[in-house]
Amino acid sequence: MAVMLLKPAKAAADAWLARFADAAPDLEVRVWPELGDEAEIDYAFIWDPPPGLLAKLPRLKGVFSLGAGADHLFRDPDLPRGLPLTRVVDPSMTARVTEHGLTLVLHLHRNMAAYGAAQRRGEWAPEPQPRAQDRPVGILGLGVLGGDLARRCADLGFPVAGWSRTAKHLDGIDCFHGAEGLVPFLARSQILVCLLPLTPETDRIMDAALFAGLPKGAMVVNLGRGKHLATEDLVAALESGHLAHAALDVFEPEPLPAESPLWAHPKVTITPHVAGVTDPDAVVAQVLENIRRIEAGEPVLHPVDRDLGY
Ligand code: NDP
Ligand code: OXD
Repeated sequence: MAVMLLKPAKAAADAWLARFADAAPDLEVRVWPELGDEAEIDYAFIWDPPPGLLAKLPRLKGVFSLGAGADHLFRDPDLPRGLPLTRVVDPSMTARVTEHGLTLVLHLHRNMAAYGAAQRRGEWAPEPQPRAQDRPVGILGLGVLGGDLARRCADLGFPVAGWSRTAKHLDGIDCFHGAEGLVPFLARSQILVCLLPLTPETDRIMDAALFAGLPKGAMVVNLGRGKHLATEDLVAALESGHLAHAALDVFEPEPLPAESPLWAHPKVTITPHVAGVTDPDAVVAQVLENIRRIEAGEPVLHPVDRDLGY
């Protein structure tokens, strides 16, 4: 049995190969593009496959995303139909994304960008200190990651609301859903965090119309995907003063090109797509379990719904 490993961006291929060798010494793992006979590949564990590659693997039985998001799989118009698709769901990834989300929410809440600028000017310049309880946080996406960040923000005293596709109930969180829920959700969100999956419905969801629905002086955090954001609308909303600051972890394209206006914008904080990493130890075990399940004809863990796109 052979697994194709493709573009393990956040850990070197060697680290993944060592984990697979420890956990499943009999499994052959071939690192793309050195695939040998493509007809021998049974499973693909991948990030951002070149379009058409998977369609050329006649024995393929399952496709496993190397990350929590699966949008990169759907960029391939020839993604084979009828195969199980899975994504990463892992408590250590959730913990890291939540840490990064909390870091950025607190960065905005405590106006850390102003202290950075004052320090560079050599100026002692205390900022006002609004209370967490007076700063409503809104999370777009109340799934594995958004749900966890929502709870942790609530633990810090922020009034927290979340927005999802279907109705939800989370203790201590104001839950909104669907198109009709978006307007009241935005109207009460002073810090808006995006943890949506990228789908045709959420592509460029953070645009001028959405920003107009936020209170004046609101701030945004994007941890989802770069394509959730209409960058030109963000820059306009920052420059008009309607939005006060944006903290962005994800971009389109990545790496963010040197000429992007975001790099030098005084109201933008940038991190280089580092909110969550895929942990080889936890995730190799998930891949092996999913191979076992597919071979046994059982439902996979953490499936991706091809019709919903997440
Ligand atoms: P989940 O699938 O668990 O949650 C997705 C949430 O988004 C659900 O609440 C879902 O609603 C909601 N949603 C989806 N489509 C819509 C829509 N059209 N309208 C309203 N709500 C919608 O995903 P995760 O929480 O695990 O991950 C979210 C995303 O985070 C990933 O897809 C990835 O892009 C990004 N990510 C970024 C990382 C980084 O390093 N920056 C690291 C890991 C992930 P419902 O509950 O009703 O289904
Ligand atoms: C992911 C990511 O989807 O790192 O896992 O963005």
